[in-house]
Amino acid sequence: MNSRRFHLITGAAAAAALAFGMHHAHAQADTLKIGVILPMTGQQASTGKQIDAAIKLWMAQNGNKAGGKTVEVIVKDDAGIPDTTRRLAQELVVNDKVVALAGFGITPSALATAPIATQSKTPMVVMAAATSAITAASPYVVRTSFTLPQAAVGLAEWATKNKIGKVVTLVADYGPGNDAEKYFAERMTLNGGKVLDKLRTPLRSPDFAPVLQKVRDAAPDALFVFLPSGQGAQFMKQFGERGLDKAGIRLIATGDVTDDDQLNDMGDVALGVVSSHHYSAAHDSPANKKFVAAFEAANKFRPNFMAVGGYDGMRVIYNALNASKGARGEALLNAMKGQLFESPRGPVLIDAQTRDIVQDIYIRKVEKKNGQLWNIEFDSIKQMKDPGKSK
Ligand code: VNL
Repeated sequence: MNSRRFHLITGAAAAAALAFGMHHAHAQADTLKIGVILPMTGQQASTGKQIDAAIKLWMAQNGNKAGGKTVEVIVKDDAGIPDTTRRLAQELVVNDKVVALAGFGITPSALATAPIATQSKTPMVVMAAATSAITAASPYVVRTSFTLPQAAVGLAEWATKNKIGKVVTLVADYGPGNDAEKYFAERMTLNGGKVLDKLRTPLRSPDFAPVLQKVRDAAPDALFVFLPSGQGAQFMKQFGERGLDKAGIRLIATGDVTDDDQLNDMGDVALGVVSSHHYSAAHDSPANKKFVAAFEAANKFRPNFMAVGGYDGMRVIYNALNASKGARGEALLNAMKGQLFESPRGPVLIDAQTRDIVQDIYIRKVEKKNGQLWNIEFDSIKQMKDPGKSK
């Protein structure tokens, strides 16, 4: 009697446990997790804020289903510290079993994560970091931002055509700065120009006063600048305070400096600055107007190029999940390659060979319209591949 009852109970418990276990496994298989690592705090926090807002906008517009399953985005803050990025990536892969890693505000964070993507065969979508070599660090890297060689070469061409012969370069002293300096200086020299000096400031807490004094003394036709998103306003203020604009030294820069996130705070010193980049919030297309209006309605701030990298990164992941019917690993990666779509920035292609982005690069000038500052595009180089890949 007792033993029979015991059997009945264990039998029911076992059935319940099995049902629960199956249900649990089923729920997991039906959820596709995307692990996003961003600098939400620290010196690159504006990049995290922009990309996080863009990801939320993508989800609000496109829902949380892709590849026939439910998509869940997990956002982690690495504060722009590469050791933290690596640890978070490891946890997202091992504990959360994410189908893709994404984000990566700065190059050192992307490079720290690349070996984890390779070992775990997890596609890694770089939405911000822009050193050319990142795509070579793992066959699982796909990029939706840009590269500094892409931005720098077009500006050197513009400078030569506009009678800028003598230049000084100023870059942040790490991966993307190396790329910007090298590709800008090489093209200027090739075009018969002269690079008088190559100056650098540290990635963390830069002080622009000493380098700006050197620029003044060198008296070039123009100063070329690359600084990561978030440093432009402080730089521009010091450029004005030291009177370099009034000394007749033109400022030319990659669009990271005339960043839409800060442009309106820069004041009149920014007016007339010519830059080159893949995205301006003023880009004149129906797709961009729709994007900017929806983004501003949701956030009360203007999207910058980081937001577009994040938005398109989500699109690449969703497209790939849909095309592969919710695959993981190499099948998901392969579905990311060769994607062609219209971004708010214009038409783009994810090059199947390099996994890097092919896009139009625009030459722009800061102008005031209706009381606000904008990067107004006036020329472009169509469908530019990363020049850094040809070496
Ligand atoms: C990087 C390149 C970061 C361009 C940026 O802003 C940027 C990078 C944070 O590769 O670290 O504007």
